[in-house]
Amino acid sequence: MGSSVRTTIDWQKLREDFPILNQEINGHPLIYFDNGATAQKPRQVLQAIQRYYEHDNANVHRGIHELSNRATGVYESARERVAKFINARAAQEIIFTRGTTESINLVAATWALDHLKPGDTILLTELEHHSNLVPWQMVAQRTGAKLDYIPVTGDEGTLDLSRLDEQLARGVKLLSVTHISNSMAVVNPIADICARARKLGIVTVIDAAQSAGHLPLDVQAIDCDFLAFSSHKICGPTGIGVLYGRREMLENLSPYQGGGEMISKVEYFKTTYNVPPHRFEAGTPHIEGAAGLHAALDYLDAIGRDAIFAHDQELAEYCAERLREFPGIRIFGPKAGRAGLVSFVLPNAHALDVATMVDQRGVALRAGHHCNQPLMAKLGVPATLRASFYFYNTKNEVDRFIEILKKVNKLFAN
Ligand code: C6P
Repeated sequence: MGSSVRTTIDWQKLREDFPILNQEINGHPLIYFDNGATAQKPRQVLQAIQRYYEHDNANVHRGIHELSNRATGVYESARERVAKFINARAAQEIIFTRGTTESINLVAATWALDHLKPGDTILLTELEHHSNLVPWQMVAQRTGAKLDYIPVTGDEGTLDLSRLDEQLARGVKLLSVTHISNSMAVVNPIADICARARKLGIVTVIDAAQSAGHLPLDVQAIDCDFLAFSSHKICGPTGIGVLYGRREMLENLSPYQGGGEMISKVEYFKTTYNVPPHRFEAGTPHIEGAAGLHAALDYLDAIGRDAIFAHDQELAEYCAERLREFPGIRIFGPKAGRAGLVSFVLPNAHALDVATMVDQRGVALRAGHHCNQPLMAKLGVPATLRASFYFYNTKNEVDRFIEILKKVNKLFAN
């Protein structure tokens, strides 16, 4: 993205849409650098949820009254908006779930349990978040399938893809890969990985929790079978997320949970199921969540995801560069092309202590294993500190954070 696009956006002004950012924490202006965990919500999203409750609240798909029709409209138009957001072929390819975790579990509980058998392999990467690891361990236990991992090269966090074709050819039936690592800031070449898997008829799942809302996503260009993300990480409300499924996959997929909405006809001893996506959405859905998510996607696209990604990357590169001023610091992530976050370890201070102390000065950081325990074990660290950025963060905040971190770090050096 050219810098001309970035400079036409008044990033500072966008902050005014986020009431939460304008506050002090422990007597200091809030610096919110925990966007990888969850993003803040602009007024436009809060208003969409309030508008829904003030004007349209009813249950969906059931009633013939006006409010129910409106609520159904709110819910289904959000589905269409999501399809457009990720360039799905049709709204029917969008399933609403509780979030990335449930989306991945849905594929595990349906496609994987139906299709995998002893001798098959599930291929993951060593970067995966527990949400894209534990469900597959559970599937492996139940089906007798094996797990294999694409290795990570080291502190840079990039994948070693040199033996990928060889690995794929060893009985792999399903490949599930994160798009952006939540602790290593690596952007994986998912279109290339999916193309190599597709040649062998392997089903592909993409964990887009850290990428949706941060860069443009095109499921047709990626050519994956499934893709998962959460609303709360991209300025939408919590409790709702998305599973994209290629239409041919969804048509042949068993139901996930049983209940209302997902049926076509129920008899005492037999049920026929609804068509996708409703087959996978049992019970009353998160309607106000869909209203809020719709508003969030409109908000992000009004800024432009190319511009958001360039802005996040610029902040992350700048932060990594400033962190190099700390002697002995260990910074994780690729040398170039880092996504919008930086994980690091200071030589004399435990990550959790540092996070607690910077919080006393208004800085929200994440410290811990980031739900990447196997990766942390491989890297030989119990925990890292992580600063993760979004478009409403500024360079000035990075500078203030570095000054605060220097003061805190000095306390540990003595
Ligand atoms: N990572 C983080 O601070 P849910 O909780 O379902 O919305 O998202 C799970 C998830 C899946 N994959 C990746 C790559 C993720 O980063 C996350 C959530 C948060 O990094 C919480 S651990």
